[in-house]
Amino acid sequence: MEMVFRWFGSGNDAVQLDQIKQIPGVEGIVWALHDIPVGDEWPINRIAEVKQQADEHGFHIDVVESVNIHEDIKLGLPTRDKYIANYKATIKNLASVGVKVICYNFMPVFDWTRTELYKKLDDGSTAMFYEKAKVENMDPMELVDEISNNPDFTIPGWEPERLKSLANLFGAYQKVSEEDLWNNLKYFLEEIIPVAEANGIKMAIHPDDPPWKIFGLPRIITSQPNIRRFLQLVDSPSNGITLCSGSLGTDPNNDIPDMVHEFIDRIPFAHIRNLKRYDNGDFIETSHRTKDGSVDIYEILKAYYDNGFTGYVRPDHGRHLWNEKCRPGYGLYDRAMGIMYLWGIWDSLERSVNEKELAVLDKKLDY
Ligand SMILES: [Mn+2]
Repeated sequence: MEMVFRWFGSGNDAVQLDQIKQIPGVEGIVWALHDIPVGDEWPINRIAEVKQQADEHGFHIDVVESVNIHEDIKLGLPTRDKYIANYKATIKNLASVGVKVICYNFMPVFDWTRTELYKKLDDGSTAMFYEKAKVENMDPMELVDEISNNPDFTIPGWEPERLKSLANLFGAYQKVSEEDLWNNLKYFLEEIIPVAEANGIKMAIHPDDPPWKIFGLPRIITSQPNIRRFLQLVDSPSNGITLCSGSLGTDPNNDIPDMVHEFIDRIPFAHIRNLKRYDNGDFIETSHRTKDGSVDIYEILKAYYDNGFTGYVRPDHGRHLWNEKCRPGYGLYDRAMGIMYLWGIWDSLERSVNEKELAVLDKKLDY
């Protein structure tokens, strides 16, 4: 596995590249041009700027997260074609500087959803929290106010300008069923996957977070059968997934190690993190350690290891520790510790397998 770390860009992240540099084993940054309006082509000069910054720190820029999808594409409106044309141009521009993987999602209106960004844990740290009953009984506008008015940074997926026409968007989605959303996704993939293939790019859809319907909006990238269906929409190595243990892990029915085994050839990018599920459907993001949450991080890494995984991995959201001021979920400390936990498991797997092989060889030599 190749370790990478999400960075929101110069002047847009509390974490600096020279800090990331000091985390063991990180080879690249996961980045995006967060200020480009959704649907516009990413200008090549702006892309080159990030590459330059990464180069100066010896990081690669192989993984982009996210190039977001314009709502007109998800809604299947006639205007989608112009946004798809821009998307294709962005794929080509990114390929021209060596990008290999583009993460995106196909969630209507909202990106990831939480009800509290800084919920206090017993140890005094804070983490992002999802209260199921609150979402079920809440006007989505309230949630938008709470999340998009974060004083420090705009939150990706919750940019105020993207959400200002929210009422219209909700109206538009009333006519879109899950099957319509599948069709609109297929239309998009049939257009862009050939361009990705021709440019050496793997597209990697991120599962819906959380993986169930919220506010009456359709959601489809939620489960093993649905991911299987997704991969068959366009059967190409360039049509892959970002397997996020955190998003999928909020649903106890999702067997993530089994998904790793089944989808391994179509996982160019993995998000690995833990969370604690409660019986009432609430969940909170925890440290990466298996014991601290409901997701078996060891078994997930073992599944990747057993399948000879060589793709990109990043620690996903972490807690906010030691009074750090950071983007919700994207502090330096807990993600850095998460990486060391992932490496610890990985190195042990590697060592124990090698030692088993050596023992077998020794036995053979004895004869
Ligand atoms: Mn994720």
